[in-house]
Order: sequence, then C-alpha cells, then structure tokens
Amino acid sequence: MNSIIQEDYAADVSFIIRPKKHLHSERSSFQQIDFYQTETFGTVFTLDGLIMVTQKDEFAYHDMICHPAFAVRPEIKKVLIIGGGDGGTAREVLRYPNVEIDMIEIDQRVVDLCQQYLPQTAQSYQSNRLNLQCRDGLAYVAETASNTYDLILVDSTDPIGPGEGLFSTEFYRDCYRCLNENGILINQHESPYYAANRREMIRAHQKITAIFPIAEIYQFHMPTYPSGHWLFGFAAKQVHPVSDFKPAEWQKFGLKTDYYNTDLHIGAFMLPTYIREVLENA
Ligand code: AG3
Repeated sequence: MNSIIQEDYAADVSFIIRPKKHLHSERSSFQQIDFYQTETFGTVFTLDGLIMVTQKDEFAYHDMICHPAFAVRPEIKKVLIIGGGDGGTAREVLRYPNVEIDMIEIDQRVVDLCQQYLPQTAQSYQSNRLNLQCRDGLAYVAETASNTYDLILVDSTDPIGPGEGLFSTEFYRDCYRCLNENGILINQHESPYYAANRREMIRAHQKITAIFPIAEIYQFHMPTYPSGHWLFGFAAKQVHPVSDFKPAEWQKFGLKTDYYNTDLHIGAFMLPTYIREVLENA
C-alpha cells in the first residue's frame, strides 16, 4: 500500500497529499481502486492513482455537472448517467423531484466500495428513482433507442483505461441519437492548463463540435484536480446554455447549493482568452 497520494501533472510537477491512513487498495477487473483518510480533504478516492473524489471538494464537481443543465431546461425528466460510480452526480440529480435516472457504471467494485467508504456521495443508491446497471456505457448507448433521454451526464475518468471509449466519436454520436430534440449532453471535459489534460480537452471539443450544433464549454474551480481549473462540456441539438438560461425558473426548485448559483451561470461559460485561442486554433 502507498504511504502518499501522488498525482503527477507533468514530468516535473506533482500534487501530493500525505494521508493519515490508507483505508483500502485493490485491483478490480478494470482498474486500481484506493481509498485514503486525510486531514485536509477527508476521504479521498482514487482510480489508477488519479484523484476522483474527495469528501471536502466533491460538492463543486457534482453541483457543476448537474445544475447548469436544469437551469437551462427545468423540465428535464429522463436522465442517463454514464460512469459516476461514486454516486455524487446521481445524488445531485435526485434533488429534482420528477427525474428518473438510468445509471451505467462499468465497475461494480467502485459502486460497492463507495457505499462502504464514501456514503456522502453513495447515499443516492438508496433511491428507487435510480436504476443502476453495471456494464459498459459505450455498448449501452449503442443499443439504446433514439430520442430516449432529456439529459446525458458523462461522469468519466480521464481518457485512459476504462474511460477511454467515453471520449470517442462513436460514443458522442450515440449520445446525440439517444437525446431528444431538447436534449443536453454534459461531459467531463478535462482541463486547459497542463499539456496532457489540454490535449484531451482539445480532442473532445473537436469531436463534439463535429456532431452537435451547440457545443459550449464551462469552467469551475476544483482544488484537487490538475491545476484546480476544470471544465465540463455542454452540447445540445437546439438549447443554448446562455440564451436559454432560466434563472427564475431554477430558483423555484428552492435548492441550497454550495457551489452553483444563478449569478455564476453565464460567467462559467465565458472562457479565458488563452483557452479560447487554444480551442480556435486547434
Ligand atoms: N471524475 C473524474 C474527473 C477527472 C479527474 N482527473 C484527474 N484527477 N486527473 C470524477 C468522478 C466524480 N463523480
């Protein structure tokens, strides 16, 4: 077992947390899974050594993957989550009383272990509005009927290992087909700063813009991910995240959120110049 959590951001740059305890370590059929107890971030969950969830900052990621879409289309009902085995994304979606979720997570061990070590996110598994299947998300969308979903949330790892197919053109094409006319695709879109993440950000954006007429990117602050600056993609057939934004309607849900609010919504889609240029020149 490791005595430190170390994520390498570049050949000469790493992020290190010194845990109080290594709670669990195993290799599933898909990936290396670890849980740690830490002073500053609470429980930390890693896959193949990359930080997925920490108890202290997961609220930022799970608010931002979920709530902006509902503030654009408050009537969302049928939701598909691909990945997200820790349960945090489902927890936020389930706060909307009328939604029903299909969730497709490839690794049953992630689901089981998060229920044991991360009840803060895995509490969503108690809901009867969540229908979980442990299987490959790529195959699932390929088999799913057209126009099935209002919202697809791709809560994936980085595009290495089991998450790789969730960054492919064929996957995005199937997502497009499975969404109805007003449907929205939100995907984990990596980060602009370090070269390895930037490369994946560009590749994902190129593929999505070739398929979806509306393909925007939005940002948020994620302290335990590379550079602390992270992105989601917002892609749709016709709804636009800024011109179709409905703040008053979203506020009627009365949700108390710790990161998302309707004041930051539009600003999240306004990208810094260097990111715009990287995407335009790609
Ligand atoms: N999904 C992983 C986001 C990417 C993290 N990348 C990294 N640490 N290099 C998080 C799942 C949360 N439900």
